[in-house]
Amino acid sequence: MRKTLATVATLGLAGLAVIVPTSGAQAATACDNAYNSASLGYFYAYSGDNCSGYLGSAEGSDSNWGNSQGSFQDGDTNNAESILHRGSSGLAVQVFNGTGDDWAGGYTCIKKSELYMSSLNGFSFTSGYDVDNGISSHRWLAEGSCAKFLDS
Ligand SMILES: [Ca+2]
Ligand SMILES: [Ca+2]
Repeated sequence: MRKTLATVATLGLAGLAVIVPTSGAQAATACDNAYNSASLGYFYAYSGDNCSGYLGSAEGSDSNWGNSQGSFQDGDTNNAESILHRGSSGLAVQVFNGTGDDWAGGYTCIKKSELYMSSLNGFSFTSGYDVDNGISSHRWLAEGSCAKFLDS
């Protein structure tokens, strides 16, 4: 399993323990720790897998991760390999391959209930492009307005 959710680790189901490799268990621990220490109401992104290599965190939206403004800047664009959702509002976080306030183009979403994604490898935006090292903007959005999620 590429995706290792904190809820899975917490439940500690015997059946899951069989199919989750050791590296996956370690990954879950790393992102669990990151989640537990994350500020309530914020979305986080990391340059590497397993919530390693902190890029930034945002309470609001950032329409361009490659500019010099907002929570994500410069080299943050096209660099995230794991993300974490510590939101408190119930909204999902929608991440885009492109930039701009028109919020257009390929995207995918992470629900509050997903907590985090320890590796974006293998996931694609609605456009078909890879999410891994492909996120360039994000915003908070009602789950019902998202047609694609990382877990689907
Ligand atoms: Ca920015
Ligand atoms: Ca990266």
